[in-house]
Amino acid sequence: MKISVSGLGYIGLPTATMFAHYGAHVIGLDVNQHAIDTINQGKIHIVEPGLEDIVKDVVAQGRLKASLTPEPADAFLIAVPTPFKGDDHTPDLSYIESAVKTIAPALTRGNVVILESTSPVGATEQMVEWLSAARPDLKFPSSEQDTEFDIYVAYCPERVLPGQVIRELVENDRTIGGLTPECAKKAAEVYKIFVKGDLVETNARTAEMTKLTENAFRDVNIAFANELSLICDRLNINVWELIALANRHPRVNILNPGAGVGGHCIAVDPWFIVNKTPDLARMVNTAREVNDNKPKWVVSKIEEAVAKLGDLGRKPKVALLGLAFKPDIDDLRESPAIEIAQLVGENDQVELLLVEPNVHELPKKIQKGELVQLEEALKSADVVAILVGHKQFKEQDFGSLNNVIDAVGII
Ligand code: SAJ
Repeated sequence: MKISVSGLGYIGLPTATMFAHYGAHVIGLDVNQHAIDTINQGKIHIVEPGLEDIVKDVVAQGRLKASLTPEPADAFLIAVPTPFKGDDHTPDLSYIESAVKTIAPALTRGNVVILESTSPVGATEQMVEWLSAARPDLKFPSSEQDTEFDIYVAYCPERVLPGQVIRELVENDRTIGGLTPECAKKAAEVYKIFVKGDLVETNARTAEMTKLTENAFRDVNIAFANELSLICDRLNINVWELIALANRHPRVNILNPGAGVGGHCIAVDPWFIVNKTPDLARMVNTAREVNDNKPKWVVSKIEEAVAKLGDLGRKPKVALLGLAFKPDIDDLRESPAIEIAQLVGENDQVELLLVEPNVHELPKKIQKGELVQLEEALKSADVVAILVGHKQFKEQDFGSLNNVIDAVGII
């Protein structure tokens, strides 16, 4: 089978690579020439454990090739970003639109087109409108009952965890949402190439909503934990002990409070539900607000601790431990810890020390603060805030320090 994958990022590149690894011929499309050149040299431009070795192998064997221009194939997958724009969190589908317009000329009868990008409900139907406009000579499914069409169309979301993508791509069950039942069957045949988990068929709208529901579920659960952390702080209860005790109930499983919710998925996808049905998605909306507010609350705790120091005759030193959006990764994008560093940095009366064992330099958006080693920060800081549960911090003994704000409960 020949497979075309549009978008060679955190999802598209591992997916293209696994198809090639399991015997398909894959053409990977991207608009980024640097990414294309890197992949065609058998290297990768993203961080994902285990991926580079397989890319090197499949490129050397001629089974994966990256390109700017499309070629005919049996299946066309689209895995491009779907951010949102503006304050009302309207989904931005322009990357999907442009990927669709790029592949449209290469389509022939019997092909299957699969959207993988996390998308609002209705995006697959919208994709078909763009495809039909670009290829009026081909017939696309017009309803779930339609049986007479040339191109099969499906929505098949991924659910892999960054850092474990190679294993989870193969092992996880997948939702296969066909625009018609026949489309779902056709798409399932494509994933059978490498997926060992169950391929569960449904319609496209349900599949779109499944993806959003999974991340919204986690967001709501984390928001509950974050709300508990505020309540417990006021009532002088250790929230970590509280959650550990509550979780001993056989039907209770509360996630962990933290410095906020970051990353490109959980903090984004629930907005697609809210934006579509604002009058109904009240809990999903509130969860987003609770989690987005948590970094500001952590900053207020840091400011309180600084105020309690009194006059030291010099600027107090605040050390922030961890800048990544979750433990043991180097990804600083959409990180609540970065927001905290920016907010604390706005205060001219404090000196800021930043510790992030997984990076060698600070991102440009951090205007103030010095990147230092953990030991140095702990030696000189007057107030320490632990923002990410990195393994280096878990191994540290914080016992003798007075002013520690532990946002992630590692102490
Ligand atoms: N977090 C907490 N408390 C917790 C768990 C996480 O505060 O108990 C925070 C993390 O620190 C981080 C954020 O949530 O800032 C998100 O981290 P994560 O590890 O929960 O998830 P992601 O964003 O790396 O990946 C998620 C996964 N979705 C689910 O677990 C439901 C992954 O399976 C999806 O494929 C991915 O989103 C995606 O692409 O949508």
